Formats: sequence, C-alpha cells, structure tokens
Amino acid sequence: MNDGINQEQIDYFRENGFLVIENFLDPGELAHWRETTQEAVDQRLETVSGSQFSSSLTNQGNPDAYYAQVFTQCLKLADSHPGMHELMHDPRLGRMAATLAGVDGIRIWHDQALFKPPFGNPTGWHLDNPYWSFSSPDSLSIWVALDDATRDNGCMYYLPGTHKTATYQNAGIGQNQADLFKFYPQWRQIDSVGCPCPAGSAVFHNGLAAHGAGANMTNRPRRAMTCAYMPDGSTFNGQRNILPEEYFQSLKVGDVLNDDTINPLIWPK
Ligand SMILES: O=C(O)CCC(=O)C(=O)O
Ligand SMILES: [Fe+2]
Repeated sequence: MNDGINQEQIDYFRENGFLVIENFLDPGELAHWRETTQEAVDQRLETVSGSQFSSSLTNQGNPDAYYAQVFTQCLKLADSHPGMHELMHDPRLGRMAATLAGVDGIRIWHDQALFKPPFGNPTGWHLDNPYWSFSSPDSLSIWVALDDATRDNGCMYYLPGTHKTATYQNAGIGQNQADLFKFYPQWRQIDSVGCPCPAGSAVFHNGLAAHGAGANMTNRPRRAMTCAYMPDGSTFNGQRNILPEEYFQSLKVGDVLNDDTINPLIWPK
C-alpha cells in the first residue's frame, strides 16, 4: 500500500479539495480488495433482498429507481463482513486521512461500496458532509477504484476549491446533474477536473468539495470501495443519516459522536 503522504500532496489537497493517489494498492492488494468487496456486496444484497432493512443498508429496494441505477450502494459493510472490517480498520488509512485533514484523530463515519452498473446513470454534482450527522470542514472520503475508472464508465469529477466556499446547502444526487448550481451559481465558472483512476488507484476528497461522476457508457461495471471519515471530536448536528435509531434518540445537538462501535477511531489507534 502506497500510504505515504508528502507535503506537496497535503498542499494540493487543501487547495483543491481532492487528491489522486496513484498505485495506492499493489496488484496483490487490489485482488484482495476486489474479492473482499465483491463478496461483501453479494452477501449484503442477498441478506437484504425483500427485507425491511433494504432501504438503510442498500439503495436497491426498487432496482428500477433512477438512484438505484446511479450505483449499487452498500453501506457499512465492515459491520457485516469480517474481511471488510479488517480492510476498513487499517490504521494506515486512518493516518492518511488524518494527515490530509490536518487533525489528530479520525473516525470512520461509514464505509460504502459504490458499483456503477453497466450503462448506469451519472452521479449528479453534490457535497457529502451535508448528508452526515456532524458538520466539519475537515471531513473527507477515500474512493478506491476496483476497476479502471475512465471517462467512459463514470470516473470521478471535481470542482477544485469549492470546499472553501461551500455552505451546508446541498442538492442531493437527483436526476438533474446541475441542481447543485441552484445553490452555488458562482461555481458554474469553475472548470471541472476529471480523475480517471486505474484500478488500484484512489482519490481522497473533502466532504465539502463538489463532485460527481459521469454515466457508465460501457457494458461492464465500474466498481469502487469508499470510506468516509469524521474528525475525532465532531459533534451531532441533529441529522440521523446512518445512526442507529436508539443511539440517534439518545443524542442532543452538540454531543460528541464518540461511540467506538458505531464510529470507530482508526487513528491514532
Ligand atoms: O462513485 C460515485 O459515482 C460517486 C462517489 C461519491 O459521491 C463519493 O464517494 O462521495
Ligand atoms: Fe459523494
């Protein structure tokens, strides 16, 4: 694993809100991440098919819905798959995330597999942090390409620097690619940067950086494994997102989100 982060990379990330890590996984690690993620996703889809939990653990409740065809989304796979638990709890990932964010400690907010299906819909421009139960200028995610992500099959695109001017207004991932610009009309002046990623490479992005992905125009899936991170010490903002109902009910706005089972501290261990 190419887990070193140098000052130039930190500067680039803080300036632009995203950073590509080339050759993040070596070929052996890539094979292991692919196999583990595919198995965890297959298991999840089997477990939830037809069950009442389908809406919270995957977006495939109605496979014909527009959003279900943006990607197959499986959340919190580390909770149900031991191999995925091991991959996501790797302290090297935590150190990279904490270093880029410039924070002492980092917790997993949630992992999620995002498999854009063959001929899948584009991922509309959006921000991530406004979905989550804490608000932080330092939240971030890693997005690991398990297949070559290209301009043909839905690689990631970013609007550089938008994390610096983002408020918490968000459009969500809907059918209109451009809904986000209703809230941020000034961002229409910014040229997007596509980030084609060979399999095994990764991109980090700040949770307030505007991003999206193109349609998958190929007949093959574009698989990615991702993990979102919360700086240690972040506080509850009133939104439920992935929080279990009982825990959510017990929280007051401003409480520190420090439950080690739900949001494990992966750096420092
Ligand atoms: O994989 C995609 O198409 C979108 C990924 C994304 O929005 C994210 O990782 O935050
Ligand atoms: Fe996102």
